[in-house]
Amino acid sequence: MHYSLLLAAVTAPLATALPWVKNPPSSSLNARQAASGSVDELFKSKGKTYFGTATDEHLFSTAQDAAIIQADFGQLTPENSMKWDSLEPTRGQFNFAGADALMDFAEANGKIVRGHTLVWHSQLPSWVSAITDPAELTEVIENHVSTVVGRYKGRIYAWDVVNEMFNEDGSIRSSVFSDVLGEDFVSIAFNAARAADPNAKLYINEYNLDNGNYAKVTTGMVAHVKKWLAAGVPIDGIGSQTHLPSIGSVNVGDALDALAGSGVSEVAITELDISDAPVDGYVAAVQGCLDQPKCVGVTVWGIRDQDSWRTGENPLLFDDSYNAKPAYDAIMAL
Ligand code: 9MR
Repeated sequence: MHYSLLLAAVTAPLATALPWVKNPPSSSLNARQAASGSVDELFKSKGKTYFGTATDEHLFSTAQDAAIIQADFGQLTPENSMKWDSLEPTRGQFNFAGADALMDFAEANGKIVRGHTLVWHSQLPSWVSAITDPAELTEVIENHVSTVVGRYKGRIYAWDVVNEMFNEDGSIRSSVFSDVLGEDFVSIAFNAARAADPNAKLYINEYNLDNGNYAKVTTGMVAHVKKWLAAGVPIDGIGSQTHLPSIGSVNVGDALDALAGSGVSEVAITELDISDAPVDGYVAAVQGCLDQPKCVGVTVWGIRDQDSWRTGENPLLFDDSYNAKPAYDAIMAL
């Protein structure tokens, strides 16, 4: 037998018995585990609730992907399977296959879930965008929210109820929701979610909340959430997506402090990725959450660079071969 064939024949069974037989990524994964536990365990040991990642069935059905989720992360966000166009592409006809698969995988592996996302102008079916009557749109929002939240009642840690509703200057983005209902769509959605699952944490989620003095943070998110909380809208948390450029004048810690100051009971980093995955950028973002008592967790927006929405930017913690990158090790060292 040729040497390489012989090697191939013996490597697989030996890999489990002999630790020096290299078999990435599982051996590197085991080494990480043996050395220091998972990033999720370490984060919890600092008083936080979870360190998670985004996924969906086409990703976690890959053995290597599933192994990393199982070993390293404590929380899952469905990257796309719980969006309106996935769940209710036709009015009143719901398709829960992908969302159910995510929930089943999470529960089988002991991971908590952030539901994402109920009311968002993007990935919205055209039948919703076409509605012009306020009473009809109210009924449609209430039915969507109560059906989806109700289906997973008691099984979801937090819901991103409203996503990306502000402009960069802090004003409210034009969308079918704000154009037809004004700000009222926010209370309509949050009240429907609270009624459907009283124990789920209800979040408003947004991008570019990365500086404490940025208008989208101050006159946008913080000022509006303060007002809505005073009016009794059941908002529990603010999610800061934290999609960051590689080099930039961001201060995630200051931003989280400002968001926490709105009066919500918790904040979270919900979709972290950074172009080129710089060590200092990841460390600053995770340290920002560690330093803010109301910050419950960090979710990175995927496992492996090649599966990221930011094609070619290599923004995640694992390379295309599922090897942990320096930013992962730096977070562990925190
Ligand atoms: O990562 C998601 C990608 O697979 C989808 O094609 C895209 C569609 O809009 O949405 C991406 O996730 C977004 C998230 O749901 C909301 N914040 C911005 C994220 C990146 O675009």
